[in-house]
Amino acid sequence: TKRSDVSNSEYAKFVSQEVPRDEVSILNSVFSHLAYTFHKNPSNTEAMDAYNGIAFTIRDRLLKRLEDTDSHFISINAKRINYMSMEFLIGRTFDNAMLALGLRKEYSAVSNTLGFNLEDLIDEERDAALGNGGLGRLAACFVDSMACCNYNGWGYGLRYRYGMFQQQIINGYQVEAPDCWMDNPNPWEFPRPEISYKVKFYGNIAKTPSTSSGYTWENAVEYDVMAFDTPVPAFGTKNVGNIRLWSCKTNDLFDLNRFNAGDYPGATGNMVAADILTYVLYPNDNQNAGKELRLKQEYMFVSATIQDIIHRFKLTGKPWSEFHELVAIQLNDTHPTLGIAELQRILVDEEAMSWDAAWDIVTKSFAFTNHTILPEALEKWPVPMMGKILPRHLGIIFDINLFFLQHVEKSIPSEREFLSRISIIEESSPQQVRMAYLAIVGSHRVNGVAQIHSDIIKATIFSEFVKVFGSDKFVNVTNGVTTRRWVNQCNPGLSALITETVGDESWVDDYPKAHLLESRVNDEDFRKRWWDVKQANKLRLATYIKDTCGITVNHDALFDIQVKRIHEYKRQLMNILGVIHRYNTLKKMTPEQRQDQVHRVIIFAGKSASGYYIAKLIIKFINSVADVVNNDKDIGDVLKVVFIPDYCVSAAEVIVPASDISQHISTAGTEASGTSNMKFVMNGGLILGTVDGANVEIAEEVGDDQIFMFGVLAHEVDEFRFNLRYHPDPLDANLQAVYDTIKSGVFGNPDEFNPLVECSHGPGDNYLVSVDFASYLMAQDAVDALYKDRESWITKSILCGSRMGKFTSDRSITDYAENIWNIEPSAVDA
Ligand code: GL9
Repeated sequence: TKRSDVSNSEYAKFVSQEVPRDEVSILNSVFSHLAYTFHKNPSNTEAMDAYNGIAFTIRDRLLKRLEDTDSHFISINAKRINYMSMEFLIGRTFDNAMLALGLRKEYSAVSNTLGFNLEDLIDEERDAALGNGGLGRLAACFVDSMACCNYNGWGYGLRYRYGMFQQQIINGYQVEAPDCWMDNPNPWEFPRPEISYKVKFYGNIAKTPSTSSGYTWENAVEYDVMAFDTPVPAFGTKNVGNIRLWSCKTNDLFDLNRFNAGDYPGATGNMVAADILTYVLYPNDNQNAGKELRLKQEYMFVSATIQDIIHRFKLTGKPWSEFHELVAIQLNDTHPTLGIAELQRILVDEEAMSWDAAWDIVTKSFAFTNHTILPEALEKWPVPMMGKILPRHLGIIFDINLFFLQHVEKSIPSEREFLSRISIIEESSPQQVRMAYLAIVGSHRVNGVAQIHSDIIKATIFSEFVKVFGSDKFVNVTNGVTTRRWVNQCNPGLSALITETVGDESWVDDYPKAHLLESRVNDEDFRKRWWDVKQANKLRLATYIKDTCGITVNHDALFDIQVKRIHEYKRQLMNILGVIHRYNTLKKMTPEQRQDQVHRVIIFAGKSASGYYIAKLIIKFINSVADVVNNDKDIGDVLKVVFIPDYCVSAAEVIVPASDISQHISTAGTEASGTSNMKFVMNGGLILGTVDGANVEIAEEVGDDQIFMFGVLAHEVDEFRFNLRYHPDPLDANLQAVYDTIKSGVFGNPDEFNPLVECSHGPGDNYLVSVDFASYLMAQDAVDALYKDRESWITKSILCGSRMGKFTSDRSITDYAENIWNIEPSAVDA
């Protein structure tokens, strides 16, 4: 017998054992990690050590499941989804993992034995903030759902050394600090040095008739890129997902010759250049920075991922013609679109395939999700820049474009104008590569993220492509959120009520079952407990606000929340102008009248891109208004305004369950979907929103009576913009009064805030703040009126909470699986 046979059979015995789940065994495994991974014993174990010791035992369990899941899918030759995303906004993993494994109670007991409260240990974990906002969080929810629904799906992304910056508020201004999240050991990642690929930049293209394509890429600079795996715990199944993140290997770039010559900084120059590639996440939301380093990041990500996908495909031994039956590649926005050119390049240059055969494989494998129509967000790369960094890819993109335009010319007799509008290459100076167009041409499906958004992209930015490819290529998949994190984990009180109603925990991965809550809407006892859960969550948030901002708020007040990236189109400005109106109105009242008003706490949070001047000014403005309102003795508890610093996933988990009302008030047509709107409503909050994004479908599900909607409609926006420019209506009297208050100087130097006045009315009012202001205030009055009628409020809140079954990301993933990926689920143990 060979040594490997013995060890294989011993190994088979070893892995087939269940990892024990009793408290004593868990405690022992924690001791083992404390002693041998961290060199600690119970007497010198601090909270951070206890967290690490415990987390590493969970990591062991996840890695075992990851191994089992991988072997299972390999053994049945399952098709795999490769979800390519430059962003994964994961947040914390610890609590989520304990819940998924069904071991939270046991771990709670174990941490008590070690002398710690589990909740405190949970707070030791730093967020993995490898994303900006909705788009990155969506990717994290999707990997969770792929795993929970037993799909063979992996996320692919980049392992940034610095994630989303930490936001401090100093003197009312946003100040950015680096997010050094890797300073602590990370129990949730698993380095895979053996999985590494070479990625090339620069160089030149040589004509080499000896190769099949006739081209070779020479004199390139080469880097080694290595994988880090992050297992994704799944609830209610033994399947575990994976996010594979890439990072550059730098050690072998040390230049010994320079070192020996005494040039010490020069010796590490190449190491630094490689390291910088994954140094930092670009903190832009809905905005394209157009920087060379970003292009390199995108290519490095794409190249390593495509090579890895091909490597795994080759292990199956299947012919290339079956590639698309085993591989689906989803592009999360245009950021990974170079993957299309990269796969084509490898197939024609390295695998000696004909152009057409290669292109057939590419287009059958790729699909593309669009997340925005904002022009400033649509990615374009200058042709000279791409030609310098990726000469071969640029050539391939020009060829793709040539064949595409030839096809268009043949199929629809068209004018030059049409061809230039639809060309992947924009004829500007310099020329630009339109990444969204490349993504459409290279994919078999294109989807928007909410019905209204999918309709809009077909009618506007991609309408010419509908003419070329037909309507069926363009589909809708409405976004969703994972109920594991966004109900079960973040709202234990509500989750207990649902479990009691449903009879068991099956709703956590079968969320439509929450509709059973509706049967209890008239049950007095249930209604009281529903209300009490909300009050307890508000108390928890009030404590958080006290700790982070030093402001005392009364948790009996109506909590009115707008938390999201700060952006003009999301109209935090309209919200704060409305707050000033409320303040003015209260100031005019007698003390008795004032006390009679609904008390409100208006809560903002969100980060601005570092270079976005107006967004940063909005943050300062909110804080200046808050200062005045919160310190006004006349106002007292009737109105408080809070800006919570450093909004992130773990903060959202405290904020979301605590809303009475949340605001989703983008100018109609601008917010592709929104996903926090779904989270708030699942947690029994009502929403105040415009007819935009997923608000529309939420209203359809919960009923128009349950939602406060206002504002102009998407198809009216252009006309209003035109009118503001050329035939402005007289300014709304309330808005004028708000401007007068600002100009009086009560909130500080009015000159400083004048740009905000200018961009909220007249020709500068691109997002129609002045147009929607009056209807916004009316909707706010309706909110107050309803809150006074507590019983009606509770009824609406229960109806909302029970009718959100559609918005679980399990449904989104099933839609993708059925309509785009053509893939079936399969459970490890089934
Ligand atoms: C976004 C849209 O703006 C959101 O409306 C949408 O819900 C998410 C997910 O589909 O995508 N598009 C986009 O660029 N961002 C979004 O949140 N911004 C980032 O997070 C980078």
